[in-house]
Amino acid sequence: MQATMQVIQGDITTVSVDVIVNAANSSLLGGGGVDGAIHRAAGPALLEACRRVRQEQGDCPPGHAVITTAGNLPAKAVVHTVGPVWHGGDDNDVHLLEDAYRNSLMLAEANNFESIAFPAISTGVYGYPKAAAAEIAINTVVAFLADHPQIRRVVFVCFDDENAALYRRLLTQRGTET
Ligand code: AR6
Repeated sequence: MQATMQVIQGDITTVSVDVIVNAANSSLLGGGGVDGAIHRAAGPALLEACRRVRQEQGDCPPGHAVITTAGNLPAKAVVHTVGPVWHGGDDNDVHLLEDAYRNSLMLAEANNFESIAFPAISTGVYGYPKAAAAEIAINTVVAFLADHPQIRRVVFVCFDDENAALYRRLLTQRGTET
């Protein structure tokens, strides 16, 4: 059976899935936006886990991802990925955003998880245009799911009305359940 893709409008910290994805920065030490919300909800154990990863691996470059425990969150793990800062939409912006989604999915799969929730990576402080980012997010996830049946459920968590409408429209166009 096909994996399900779903849009939820709201706060990713409340979503019950195996893995939630954080739109982090390269320091992995927290920030504003969804990163701040995730760290607040998870509690200090998450920052401690991020510090340990950073000690071992150093900065997390754009497009890369790391996985930690989830502290007080309902999820079992957090994948921290770093999206690109929008630089006008050159190929590098596109590839780094695709990599952020793909590497997050690969980490979830490598850790034997089946469900994952994404925020709209890079569409806040990092300035990526929402429509372009939503297309990249969905196309990258769809391509991944085709070859990786272990991932059974992907939730796109949209905080704002504009992203929710964009994602709903794109998934409806595909004829995919929303
Ligand atoms: N749940 C789901 N989505 C959220 C939430 C939430 N609780 N809060 C905000 N969003 P941003 P970026 C949406 O700025 O653009 C941080 O400081 C938000 O509406 O959080 O990748 C990091 O430390 C937007 O659509 O992440 C980095 O320095 C989306 O999440 C930098 O921001 C992403 O917005 C990363 O920038």
